[in-house]
Amino acid sequence: MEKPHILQIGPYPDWDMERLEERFVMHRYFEADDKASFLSGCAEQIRGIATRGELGADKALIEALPNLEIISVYGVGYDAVDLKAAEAAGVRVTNTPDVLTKDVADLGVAMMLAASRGLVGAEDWVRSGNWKNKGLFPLKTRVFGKKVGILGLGRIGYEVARRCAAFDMDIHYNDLEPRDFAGDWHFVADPAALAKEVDFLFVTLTGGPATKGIVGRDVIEALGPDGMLINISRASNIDEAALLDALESKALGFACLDVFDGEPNVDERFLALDNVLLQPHHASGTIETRKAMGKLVYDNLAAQFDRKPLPTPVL
Ligand code: 8YV
Repeated sequence: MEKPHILQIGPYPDWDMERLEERFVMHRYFEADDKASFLSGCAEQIRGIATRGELGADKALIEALPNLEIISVYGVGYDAVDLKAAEAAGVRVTNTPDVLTKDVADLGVAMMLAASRGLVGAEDWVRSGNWKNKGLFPLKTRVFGKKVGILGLGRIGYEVARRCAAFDMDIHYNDLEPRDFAGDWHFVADPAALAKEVDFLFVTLTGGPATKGIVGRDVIEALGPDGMLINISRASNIDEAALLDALESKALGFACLDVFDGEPNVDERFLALDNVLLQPHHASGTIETRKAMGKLVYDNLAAQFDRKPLPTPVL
């Protein structure tokens, strides 16, 4: 049987490439300097796209591939895939839910703890000799007993909330409606009211047009000069210009960010701030989780060409 041809939008670890190359002909779009001529050379053959959460597949790409059957996303978020264009072209879309949930929650909570206790500055305090020469490290802020807000109580939000509850924090959340499984966690009907209520606000929403800019100036200012914002979802959920203004003026106390508009190009204004903790979009970046994500990307592609049910379909 002839191997199906797959357009690969971004790099994967070697262990994924070995498995993919055994079963498919992989076209490394991300390595091409001249993307247009690369595409016109293989467009007719391509039957699948293998992409990443943050890279997706846009309308122009989907429409340029007349024999496309499936887009397999390495990530739970598929907001960068043009679902309308995929649906119109009869193209299936899959993602990698569940396998990354706990790692993403872990990174969010790790950032909250690290930032509250000043771990990055404290490490430098030891290495620079400040401990010996200047004395004690400045006192930091506790998390236990504080109020935490979860904006989006989906799978990842739930795991963040569970972890925060284990740190003896008081859990508040906002979602479309109160959730049965939330027990004694407090539902707050509006994102700005949630921000006003809490000390720490986690953004754990899915990305996409419905939630774009939901954390606007009003929410950021409601969180206030002593508040901390933690984003492990999509940059598009936050009005980044408003966030930068608030961090610079100290209208917002602190932000822990794993995602950025235009990443990996991070707005230089962030780099000048001392009230941010910046991470390179690696909340799902453990070996164990990335192996599970890679296997799901492969399993979905293989199921499509074996004409079997897709393990994790979105569309
Ligand atoms: C990225 C993510 O996909 O799951 C998601 O939606 O954003 C991440 O897991 C990861 O950087 C791999 O591209």
